[in-house]
Amino acid sequence: MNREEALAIVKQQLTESRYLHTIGVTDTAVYLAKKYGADEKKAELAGVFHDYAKYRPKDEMKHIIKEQKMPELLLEFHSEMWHAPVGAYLVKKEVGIQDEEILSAIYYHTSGRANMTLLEKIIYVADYIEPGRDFPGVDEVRALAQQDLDIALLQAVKNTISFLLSKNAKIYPETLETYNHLVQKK
Ligand code: DGI
Ligand code: FE
Ligand code: FE
Repeated sequence: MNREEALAIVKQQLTESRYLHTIGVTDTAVYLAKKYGADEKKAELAGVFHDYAKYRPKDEMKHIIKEQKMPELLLEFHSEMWHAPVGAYLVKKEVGIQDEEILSAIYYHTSGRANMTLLEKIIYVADYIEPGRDFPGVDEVRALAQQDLDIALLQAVKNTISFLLSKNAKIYPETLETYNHLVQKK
């Protein structure tokens, strides 16, 4: 599947602004793949489809999490956490993408996890720094992404956790594991 075919499929699932975000993530992911030696085609498809399930009804996502035996713990956390694993499932089922590296980059793009693959890191960071993003600290992560992908990822995770703390939001264990794993490596 080429870029244009993939974008035409995802466009139907998204709002206009989310579609523009998706193009930004895709271009950034391809750039980071070139820079850090990942598969550019996989980075492109993972970028295009990372938010595929973003606008699925909560009931449908909840049903898929239960039916597909995904961690039920997800249901105790904010529904923003659901579109990533549900997206990986739907991209396989509805779009026909079988590549496990692409699917896991979609699955973990919101929480991260310990021991992330290169493609998972690229999608997480690309999602955070794409040109349309404008939140405190994003320029610092953009600069770090030019130097060291792990340090950029750690800073993005730290910013996300700080943001969640400031809102008194619950933090999903895999989000904390992403932080713990990276901070130990440094
Ligand atoms: O889908 P996007 O908006 O492009 O970005 P995303 O998938 O990275 O994140 C969606 C939201 O999920 C974002 O507002 C932060 C939030 N989030 C990330 N980790 C956690 C979390 N929310 C909770 N409650 N707990 C987490 O661990
Ligand atoms: Fe997302
Ligand atoms: Fe996104």
